[in-house]
Amino acid sequence: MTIQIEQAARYINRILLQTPKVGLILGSGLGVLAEEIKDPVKVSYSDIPGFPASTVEGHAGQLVFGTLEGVNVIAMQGRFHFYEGYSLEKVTFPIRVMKKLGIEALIVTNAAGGVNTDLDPGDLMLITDHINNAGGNPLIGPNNTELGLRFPDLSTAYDVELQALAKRAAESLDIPLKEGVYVWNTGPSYETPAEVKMLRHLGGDAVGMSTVPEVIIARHAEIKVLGISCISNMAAGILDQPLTHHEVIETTEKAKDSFLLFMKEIISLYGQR
Ligand code: R1P
Repeated sequence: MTIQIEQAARYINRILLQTPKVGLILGSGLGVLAEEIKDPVKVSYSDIPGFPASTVEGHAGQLVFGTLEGVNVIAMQGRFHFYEGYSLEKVTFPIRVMKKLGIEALIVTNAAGGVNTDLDPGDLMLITDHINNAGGNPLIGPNNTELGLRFPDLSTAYDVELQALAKRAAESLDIPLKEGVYVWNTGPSYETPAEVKMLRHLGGDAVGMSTVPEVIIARHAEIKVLGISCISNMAAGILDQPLTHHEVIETTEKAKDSFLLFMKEIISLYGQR
């Protein structure tokens, strides 16, 4: 594994001119942020040794390097999901590569279904904690102590200072920012109404099919994490309508302007720290 990480990082480093500070994972329909990156250098996943391929609509499948608000960033324009058939180790491989490239913070974004009825489609939700409802863990297997601890602490998986910074960014832009707990299910089927009811009882506010494995690996690697969900629809059984990925992409498209402003403000504040 370490050899593969090094090979991928070496390949990317040959192209990069500077060390990225912040890593970005852009969820379904949220890849537009990568288009705002100044002086972009794009590398297709298919060219990077050891990288899987993106197979989901709304996930472009490339890394984009450059600056956002003067901060060196590396964005994953598209992520990998367990349901695509990749092992959790493969799904989270890019996080370990980004760590090797030098990132100190990771902003993880996703499109998620609203479980809490106080949420509305189009809302931006600060992830304060998560529930691993899928059962799998990307750290299962022998632990490589060069990469992190056998038993990483997740009591503050989502960095408190970064959360405060995101709240400041939302306040200064007058964007109503919701807060909540993200639940990870494997997918690819959406939840049933009974499951959504159960998740609400368990303390979940939004549900999706990503993010948690990435956050576990980032924390294992001691990367600070900020998580933002875009509520793309209400989860099953809340509204009297079926769920589609088309709707997910459509809502993220509508939320695009506030998402872009918000993310850029967060990065700008991060750069001023
Ligand atoms: C379902 O519509 C897809 O949207 C979300 C779900 O996890 C699933 O992949 O995508 P992201 O989590 O990648 O944003």
